[in-house]
Amino acid sequence: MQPSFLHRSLRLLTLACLLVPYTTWAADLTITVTDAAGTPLPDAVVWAEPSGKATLPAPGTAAIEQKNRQFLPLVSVVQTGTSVSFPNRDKVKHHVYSFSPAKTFELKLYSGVPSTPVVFDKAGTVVLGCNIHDQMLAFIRVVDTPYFALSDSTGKATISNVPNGSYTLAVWHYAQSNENTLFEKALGVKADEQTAVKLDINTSALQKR
Ligand SMILES: [Cu+2]
Repeated sequence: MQPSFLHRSLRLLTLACLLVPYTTWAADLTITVTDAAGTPLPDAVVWAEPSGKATLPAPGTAAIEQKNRQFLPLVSVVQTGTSVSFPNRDKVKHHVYSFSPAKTFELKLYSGVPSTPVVFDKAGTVVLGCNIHDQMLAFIRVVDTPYFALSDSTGKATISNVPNGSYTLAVWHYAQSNENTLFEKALGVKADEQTAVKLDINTSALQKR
């Protein structure tokens, strides 16, 4: 390599490093979810769906365990196309199923980890149950975006590194009176943003764990 070429390359690299910190390409969206009375709501699913066609990263994998005759976690959010495994950590067998239109399936009475994960290929709400243990209940919200988060015990959810652009921000909670009612709002992402959302929640439908 010619020394002058190396020198020029180093100069360009230095210039690029100087410019990058002054340009924001992505932002963090913080959404605080409460009920109508202002009580923080954990386990709310929030997501930002790109308007129009966007090149999205390929969906990954997720797992929902069965432990002490409960599903863990209670609420999951996955990108459409995600493969989800259902490892059974209990000594008793489970029979996991869903009748939801977004994914109707069953994993007949099994122990350990089923060899084939379930692919969630359609956006929507999937309610999980177990044929043996009626109290077992869990929810999967399947969304057409990799930009999603779940609210914590303070009702706060942060979607990190959302590329600049136009989105629809949506919020869903399993204890909504109508499972299809979503909060939706158009959002132009340019910089970090904070949004507060109040949901019409039936607090008696909140799962105690
Ligand atoms: Cu079970």
